[in-house]
Amino acid sequence: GHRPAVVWLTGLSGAGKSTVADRLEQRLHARGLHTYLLDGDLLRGGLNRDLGFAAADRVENIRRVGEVARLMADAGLIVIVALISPFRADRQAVRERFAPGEFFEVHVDVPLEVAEQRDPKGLYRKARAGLLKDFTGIDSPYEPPVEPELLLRTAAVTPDQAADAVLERLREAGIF
Ligand code: GGZ
Repeated sequence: GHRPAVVWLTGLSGAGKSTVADRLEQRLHARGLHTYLLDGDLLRGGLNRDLGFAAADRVENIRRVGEVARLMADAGLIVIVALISPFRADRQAVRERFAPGEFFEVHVDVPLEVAEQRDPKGLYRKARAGLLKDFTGIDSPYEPPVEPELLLRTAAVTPDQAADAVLERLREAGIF
């Protein structure tokens, strides 16, 4: 068995949130644990398809995903969230919806230059060219966590190592 938990991956576009989230989910499944992955990019095609990238829309995006995570934790799942979630106050508001020891804020940290070099979808290029407005790190802010439960520097570790570090953190906290 295991306790419910939320692993909240926050960081720039291209930091590796979705990749780490996928690997983490595979590892948890391999141990027979029940999980659900909420990926911001995918949710924007359904639940959050009415939302854009202006600040107010991001605030609502984070709130909604936090509430869905709350419901899934109530159902007993280990919920993995991959969301830029750039604003400290919004992440704090989500944290307050959970019991102490249930919410794990994980900063998927990468220098902007590295994210921009990776640019897997060409979005940074478009943002620099002025074709994409309100892009995080370019013309929209990212406020890094001050005291995250875990800091992953994805320029220095592989996605597998990063996923292992999260797994270890959950084990340490007695989630499983
Ligand atoms: C940031 C954007 C933008 C803008 C499109 N700013 O890395 P991706 O491409 O594949 O995933 C990112 C996703 C961000 O959605 P989130 O719901 O995680 O953002 S937030 O928490 O801030 O609400 C990115 C893509 O959408 N994308 N335009 N302007 N990312």
